[in-house]
Amino acid sequence: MTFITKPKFHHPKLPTNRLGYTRRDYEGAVSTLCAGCGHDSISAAIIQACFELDLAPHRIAKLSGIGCSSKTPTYFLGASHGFNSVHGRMPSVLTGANLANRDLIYLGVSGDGDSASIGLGQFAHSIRRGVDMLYIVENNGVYGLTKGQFSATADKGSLSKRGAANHDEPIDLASMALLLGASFVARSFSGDKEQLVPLIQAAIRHKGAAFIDCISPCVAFNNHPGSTKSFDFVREHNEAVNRLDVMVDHAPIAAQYGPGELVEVTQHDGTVLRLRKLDADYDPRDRGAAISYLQQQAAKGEVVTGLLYVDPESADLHDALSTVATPLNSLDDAALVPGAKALDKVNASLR
Ligand SMILES: Cc1ncc(C[n+]2csc(CCOP(=O)(O)OP(=O)(O)O)c2C)c(N)n1
Ligand code: SF4
Ligand SMILES: [Mg+2]
Repeated sequence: MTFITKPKFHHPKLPTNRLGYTRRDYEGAVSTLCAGCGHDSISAAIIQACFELDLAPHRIAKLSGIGCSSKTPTYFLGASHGFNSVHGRMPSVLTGANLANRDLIYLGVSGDGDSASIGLGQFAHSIRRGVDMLYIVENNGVYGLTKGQFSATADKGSLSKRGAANHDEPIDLASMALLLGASFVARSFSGDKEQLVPLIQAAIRHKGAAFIDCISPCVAFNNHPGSTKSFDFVREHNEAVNRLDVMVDHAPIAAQYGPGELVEVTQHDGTVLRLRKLDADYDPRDRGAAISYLQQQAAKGEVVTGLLYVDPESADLHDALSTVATPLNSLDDAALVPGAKALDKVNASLR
C-alpha cells in the first residue's frame, strides 16, 4: 500500500490531553483518497475522539478489510496496532485478536461492500457473539475502490453515476445489528462531526459489540442526483433522533445542542451518555421500538441518525466464555502448563 508520511513537527503550543499527547500524535500518514471523500472526515472524527478520550495510542488495535474505507486506518492512529486483512474477513481476525488480548481497545473499520456484501456472515457473527469492539462501516453504497459497482446497501431504485437503477433490496446494517443483538447501535453521517465524535467516544467506552453505520459519500462514484448516499440527499433527509454528550470519569466532553428532553444512560465503565432527545417519543433503550422505527422511517425515505440503541448492562464474548482475564501472551508457564492433575480434573468434569 502506498502512503506519504506526514512531517512530525508541530507548533509547540498545540493543546495536549491528559497524557501529554497533541492531536497530531493520533494522526497517521497523508490520505491518498479522493479529495472530499467522506471517509477522510470519519478518520478526522476518530482522531478527535481518541485525543479527547485521552487514549494511549499503543492501547488501540485497528483492523480492517479491503476497500477505500479499509485503507483509512493508515491515515489515523499511526502509533497504534494495525492489521489490514482480507476483503470481508476483518471481523474474524478482530475476534481472534480480542480473545487473545482483551486489554486492547478494538476498532474494526470496514466498508459497505466489505461488511454487507462479501463479509455479511462475518459481520453477523461478530455482532451476535458480542465481541468487545467498535465496528464502524463507512457506508457509501458502492464499491468505491473497484470503481462504483452497487453494493448491498444501495437503495432500490438508486441510480448509478451512469444512470442505471439498482433493482435489489438494500441491506440496512443498523437494523441487522439490532436484530443480531448488538448492545450499542448508532447511525451517523461523515458530514456531521458534532454528532459523530461523541458517538465514537461512547462506542469506544461501551462494553460489547458497538456498531456505527456511518453514511460516507463517495465523491467519485456515488454523489450525483438520484443517489441516496450523496451529500445532498443525506443532508436533506437526515432525521436525528437525539444528540449526545459523553461524560467520562474526569470531565464532560460537552457539545452544544439545542433544547430537548434530557436522558442520562450510565454505561458499564461509568461513562455517562447524556442524550438530548430531538424526537420526544424515541427511547434508545427499547430495541424492538428502534427496529420498527427504522423500518417506518426508511419507507418514508428518511435517514435516521443518532444513538439508536444502547444496553447499559451489556456483556461481551469474554463474559460468555469465562475466559482468563490475563492476555494470553502474559500467562506464565504454570498457568499454561498446569500439569497432569489439573488435566485429569478437567477430563473428569467432562465425563
Ligand atoms: C476476495 C475479494 N473479492 C473481491 C475483491 C475486489 N474488491 C476490492 S475492494 C472491493 C469493494 C470495496 O467496497 P467497500 O467495502 O464498500 O469499500 P469502499 O471502497 O466503497 O470504501 C472489492 C469488490 C477483493 N479485493 N477480494
Ligand atoms: S473512490 Fe470514492 S470511496 Fe474511494 S477514495 Fe474516492 S471518493 Fe472515496
Ligand atoms: Mg463502499
